Amino acid sequence: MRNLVLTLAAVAATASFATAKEMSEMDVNADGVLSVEEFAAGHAEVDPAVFAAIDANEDGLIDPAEYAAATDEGGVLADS
Ligand SMILES: [Ca+2]
Ligand SMILES: [Ca+2]
Repeated sequence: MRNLVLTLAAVAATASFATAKEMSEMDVNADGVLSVEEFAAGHAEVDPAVFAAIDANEDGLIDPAEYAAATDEGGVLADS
């Protein structure tokens, strides 16, 4: 039981320190933008509401400029 607890703690620590992924890693259909589905698959730990915060022009897709803004210092996906 103790080993299980330690394992779960390690997994949680890894998740909380995960850095933002490259867009190309998540862009499954390689169209250069991220759909809600692609974003959710790449950022399972991030609340889906964050997608709307990143999608500045509200076209339902995250383009490279929007993603860059989100991962820059002070952005919603910035590493703390
Ligand atoms: Ca895509
Ligand atoms: Ca957009």
